[in-house]
Amino acid sequence: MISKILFVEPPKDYWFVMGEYLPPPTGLLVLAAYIEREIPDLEIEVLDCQAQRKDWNDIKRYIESFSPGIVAASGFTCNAYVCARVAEIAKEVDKDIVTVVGGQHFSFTAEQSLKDFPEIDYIVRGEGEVAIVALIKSLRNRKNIGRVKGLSFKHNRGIVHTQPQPLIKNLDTLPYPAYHLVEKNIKKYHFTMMAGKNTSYLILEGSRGCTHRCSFCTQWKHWNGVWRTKSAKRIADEMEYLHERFGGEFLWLTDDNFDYKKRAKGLWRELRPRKFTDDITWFFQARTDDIAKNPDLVAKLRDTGNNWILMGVESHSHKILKDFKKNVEVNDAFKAVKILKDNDIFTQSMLVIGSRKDTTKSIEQLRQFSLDLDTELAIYTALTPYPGTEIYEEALRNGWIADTNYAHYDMIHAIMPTETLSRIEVQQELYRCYRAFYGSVSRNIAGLFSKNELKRRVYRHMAGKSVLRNLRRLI
Ligand code: B12
Ligand code: SF4
Repeated sequence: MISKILFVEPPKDYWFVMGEYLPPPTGLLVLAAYIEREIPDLEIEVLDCQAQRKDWNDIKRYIESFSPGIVAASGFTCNAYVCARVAEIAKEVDKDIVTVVGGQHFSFTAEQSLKDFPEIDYIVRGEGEVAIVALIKSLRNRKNIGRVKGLSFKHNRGIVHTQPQPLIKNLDTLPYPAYHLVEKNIKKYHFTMMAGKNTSYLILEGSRGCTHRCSFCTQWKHWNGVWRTKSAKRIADEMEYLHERFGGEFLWLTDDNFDYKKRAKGLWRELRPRKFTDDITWFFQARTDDIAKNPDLVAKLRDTGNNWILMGVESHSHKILKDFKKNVEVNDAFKAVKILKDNDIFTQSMLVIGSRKDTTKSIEQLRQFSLDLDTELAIYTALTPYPGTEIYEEALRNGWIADTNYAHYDMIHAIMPTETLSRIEVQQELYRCYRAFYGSVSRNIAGLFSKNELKRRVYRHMAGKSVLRNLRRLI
């Protein structure tokens, strides 16, 4: 009978445009916590190769000595190959080890991934908790695995996709992520640029999914277009737990779309009496229209330690925003930046180049727009056709995908040409965007000598990180 499961966070490249960081493997810890509760006699270990500086040989040795019945991994599209490599190593050690992967990329590419990677036994599609527990129980009881919902696997030379797994109704019923399983690494998790090298960085989920329908995004599709949030009390309790039990100081809320109206007041009410502000800062991602419509709520959350917000600004062009189905006005971005700056919240914008109609001129306009917008940090990305998105389907149909190496699907490699620009030209334009922003002497001086300590740190850190040199190498 299977008595042990090993979760592996494989060695992977970090996203150099955000400087140097080491994130905890939250997705795996969320799953591990659920399994721990539901199958208490199963021994669980998490091997975090990033934190423990383990290479591929070390993974092999670890699997040999721990001898798990199941090896599991998770990855974004750009990490798909390294996840498959984990499964491959597990099979090299013992072909009877059951290998399981999940997450957004594998959910959308289940059929193809099972064909491409024979070393993967099972793909868990969509929400992972209930499905992996059911899978483990079925494997243990040798019962009909075809009845487990949310699974894809090979069977009789074909591939079976079982019924989708229904979503958990109330996220408050989930246990806290199993950070105790990586306790020896806890002090190592950090995000230098955002919080400093010695500040403990932990991640928690506030909600899953999104009510919007952006054409370049996998997030809403992965969670069936449904948005579920934890209660304000639960989020605050979890923050307190991460702080008191594990010393978390910089907390990243995974929410992609915050929704101030529905949640900010409740969260403020919960967080304020706990007086975290001196000990904790926290971050999330928000839409520009959400910020623009809720200045009073933005101020309230600032009061509880929310000192950095990443905004999906995407474009200067109404037409492109419409094509992206982003459903925001260009002017929302200006309003949002003003509100955040008035509240001393660090402003980060995400911008996208390389959509089909983009030209040298339109990208130049985007560059100028981003400089006018004047967020403290701007991250430019190349439109990436992530499997599962509407953009991917369209690009595939029309033969626009010029690079099929998933390792490059990190938004920094240009994957597609536009109508007038080759893929390489899009890559060059991306470099020019960063050069315009980071290469500006006046911006750098203002940043390095800013009165705002956070801004000084970001600019100091980025100055030493050779982002421009790394980007140039991609051309
Ligand atoms: C925090 C975060 C980061 C952190 C680091 C996270 C980490 N630990 O590595 C940082 C900032 C470093 C980061 C970087 C990047 N990220 Co990021 N990130 C996120 C974010 C906000 C939260 C991830 C998370 O912890 N979620 C909570 C967990 C519980 O959810 P989950 O992983 O989906 O897991 C559930 C299921 O999917 C499933 N499951 C997942 N894995 C497995 C495995 C098994 C075995 C099983 C059974 C089930 C299962 O079960 C889980 C519980 O139900 C997500 C968006 C989001 N809200 O999820 C984006 C997201 C994952 N990132 C994304 C991207 C594109 C990137 C970057 C490429 C660029 C960028 N713009 O940020 C880089 C890549 C870095 C790299 N080289 O690895 C995309 C991925 C799209 C895709 N299809 O690949 C996402 C979805 C954002 C988006 N809206 O598009 N990211
Ligand atoms: S980009 Fe943001 S707002 Fe749009 S669907 Fe994705 S998570 Fe929602």
